[in-house]
Amino acid sequence: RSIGIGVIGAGVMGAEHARIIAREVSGAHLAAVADADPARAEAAAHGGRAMTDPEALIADPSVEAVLIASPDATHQRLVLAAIAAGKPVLCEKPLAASTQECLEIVAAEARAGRPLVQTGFMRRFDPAYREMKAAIDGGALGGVRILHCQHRNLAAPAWFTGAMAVTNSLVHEIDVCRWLLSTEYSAVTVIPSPEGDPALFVFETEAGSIVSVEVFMNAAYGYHVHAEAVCAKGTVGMAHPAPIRARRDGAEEGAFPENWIPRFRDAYRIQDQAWVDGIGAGTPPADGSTAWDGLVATCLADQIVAAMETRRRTPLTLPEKPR
Ligand code: ISE
Repeated sequence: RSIGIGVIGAGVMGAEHARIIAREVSGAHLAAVADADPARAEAAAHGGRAMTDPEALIADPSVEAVLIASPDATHQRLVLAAIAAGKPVLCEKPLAASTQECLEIVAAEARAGRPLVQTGFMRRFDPAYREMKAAIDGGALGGVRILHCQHRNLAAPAWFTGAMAVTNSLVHEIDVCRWLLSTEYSAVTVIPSPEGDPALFVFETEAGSIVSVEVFMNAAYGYHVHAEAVCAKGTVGMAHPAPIRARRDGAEEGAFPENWIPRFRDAYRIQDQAWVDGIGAGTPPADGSTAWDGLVATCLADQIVAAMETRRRTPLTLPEKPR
């Protein structure tokens, strides 16, 4: 059987998800794409239906599951509409704009009585992160003392504000590092460079590991995400992301992409396939980011933005997890 997927939003990520569903995922087909701009919806639809109204897409009988990649501010309303329609939904990060909005999603999903929501933290499906997790969980390296992360973008878009380095970029490390280390954060200290960008975020965790994250929005040389775990008996870290190296004139080169799409191409495809497989099987993928995980990322991002202003070590807290 083939599951009909509707994609909402045909910007950079929506068009990429639509392409993945249409061309690279088995067990599903692209039923419809909705975007406020009809030409953009049409261009991303790969022969599926192009629509302008996201609510009509959610209600459409040919759409059995919904992938949301519209602007961040619209996520919560659309996720709630998909839950109300009883349709599984994969929502790009962030899940919603505030902890309160995320709590409403978690409560609506609980009322529906089955897991319907997956948050699009795709790094959990990235082969490099997965191999690192397997190495750490394998135990031969001993406990993780420090997890060093670098999150570098070529250049911040014009509309990027200071807080977005946290709410739009650092959220990925917030999610993937607590997954990688199977722990929660207990405190954060933020140390911005004199220019503000890059900034260093140092987390303490309940497991005792330290997580350091450099977020550099204007790194100038390319898009580069890197992680290395320093453990009691050795280290495990990512290799250079380029698949090939060139050597000439006494030097070796490996290219960096312009943005995250080439770097995380496999992660997006594997995530979308796992989501589709989970719908078919009636159980969401074991490692997928849930509605609760989406809440944790948004809730901590808000606290970290506040900590950025005080520059003091700040304890991090989470609301009670509903059971
Ligand atoms: C962007 O929105 C993403 O989600 C990328 O994965 C991240 O690396 C980038 O910094 C964000 O702006």
